[in-house]
Amino acid sequence: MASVYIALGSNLDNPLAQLEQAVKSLQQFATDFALSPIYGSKPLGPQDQPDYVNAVARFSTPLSPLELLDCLQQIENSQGRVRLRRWGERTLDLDILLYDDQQIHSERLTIPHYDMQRREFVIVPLYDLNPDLILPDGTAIGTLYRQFQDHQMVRYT
Ligand code: ROI
Repeated sequence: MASVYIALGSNLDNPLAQLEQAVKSLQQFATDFALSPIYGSKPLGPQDQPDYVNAVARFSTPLSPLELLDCLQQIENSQGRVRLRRWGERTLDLDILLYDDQQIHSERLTIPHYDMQRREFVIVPLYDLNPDLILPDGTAIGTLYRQFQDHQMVRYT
């Protein structure tokens, strides 16, 4: 079993309901499932798009990284994923942040997620879930969290 962290994001078609539905789907192939608080965040990227709803899930899974990616893409598609432009609005984004301590650089997958350390809507909920987490490159989540302590996100749950 691998321990994985997944980022959830949505800013179209009732984002809160999108996240809740995605959680139900993820739980189909997960054990020890935990969800961070759900946050509302300003868009990273073009500002002429709705605010996002973001959270991070942690669970154990028997799936390989590519099998997990396939499952996540299936969930995105089953919820009618629309992505209108690069860095633009989308109905549902499910990104693999961490897969055990593995570092993967392949055509389909980059793990850890290439930009996670700079995103408050990833780092803050990750810290909520596991304040003792150490990333594969040795960075402590607490060090990253301190940079975002004054974040302006809204907490929904
Ligand atoms: N901005 C926020 N706040 N949350 C996201 O989940 C998100 N996802 C994206 C981009 C377009 C980079 N901006 C985001 O893919």
